[in-house]
Amino acid sequence: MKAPPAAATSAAVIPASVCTALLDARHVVVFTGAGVSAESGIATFRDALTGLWETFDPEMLATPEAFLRDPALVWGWYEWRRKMVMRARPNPAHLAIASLASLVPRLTVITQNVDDLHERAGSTGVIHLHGSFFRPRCCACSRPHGVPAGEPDEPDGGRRLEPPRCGHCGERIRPGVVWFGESLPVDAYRPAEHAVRNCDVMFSIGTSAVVYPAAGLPYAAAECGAKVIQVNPAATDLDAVASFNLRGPAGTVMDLLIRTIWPSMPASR
Ligand code: BJW
Ligand code: ZN
Repeated sequence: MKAPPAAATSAAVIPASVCTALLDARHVVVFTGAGVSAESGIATFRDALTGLWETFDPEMLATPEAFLRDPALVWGWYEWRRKMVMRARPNPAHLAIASLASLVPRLTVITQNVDDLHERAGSTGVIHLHGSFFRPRCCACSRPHGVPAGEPDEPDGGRRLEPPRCGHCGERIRPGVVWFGESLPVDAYRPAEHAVRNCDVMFSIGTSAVVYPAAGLPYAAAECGAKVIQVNPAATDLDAVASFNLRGPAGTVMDLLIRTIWPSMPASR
């Protein structure tokens, strides 16, 4: 018989069963979404009022058709967002996740985010399911292209900015992210799925879990017997399958979790 959904815990205290699950785990997967970077000042997509999709139309900016229609509009918008990330700093959630690597036998970090805040916090081998702001490539021959030098100086919301051209074939360079309707990179999705199907504990942190196939990963982990620990201030569809729902901002919850289980760890603030 299927266990009833776990009650949500307001994460002022980390439940003892969460601590036990982590201390017993041999392989922990951390799966993150835009909410993990929210406390660094990076906008999420779907939060009411502050989410990017409240102001910007994904059909006009985050599809291959949008880039074909108006490459300068799309390139300028992504350069503005890259600037915001370059000005941001990793927050206590990124730092707590990075510190987990030395506390559990094996850790795999899988992110839907296209920022580099996990890496800047010290995480290594991060799997980027939806690509990266920092890996632009040719839209025709797919050869990688360096990011324009220096910090972009784009106004809020971006502006039309002609993308650079490929040094090999002369076609336009596109942002190195995964847009709606595009497949996820196999060299990211395959190892992610493998890790998820072979872990004992999977965190799902700061994601609305609505964009597939990434959103299916915590369900796959639960199906394979892993304990899923969700960290989010809001409810999501994943509440029903998560073993633990820790309600609160990722920075507060993850920092508290590390200090509760491993009290000798220095605070990450
Ligand atoms: C906090 C917090 C704090 C706030 N602490 N938490 C109909 C049904 C099912 C599927 C589809 C469908 N129609 C189309 C599809 C497929 C589509 C899809 O899933 N769409 C759904 C939206 C319906 N998927 C795709 O197209 C994918 N590809 C694909 O399926 O390929 C196969 C295929 C090929 C050909 C044809 C058709 C299919 C590709 C998806 C690519 C997603 N790309 C984006 C943009 C990336 C580049 C960019 O940054 O611009 O990826 S969209 C955007 O959503 C971004 C994110 O990675 C992704 C997920 O968002 P995320 O991270 O969950 O953010 P939010 O904002 O949704 O949630 C934030 C959460 O944080 C909230 O829960 C808050 O509460 C929480 N939070 N503060 C902790 N302090
Ligand atoms: Zn090219």
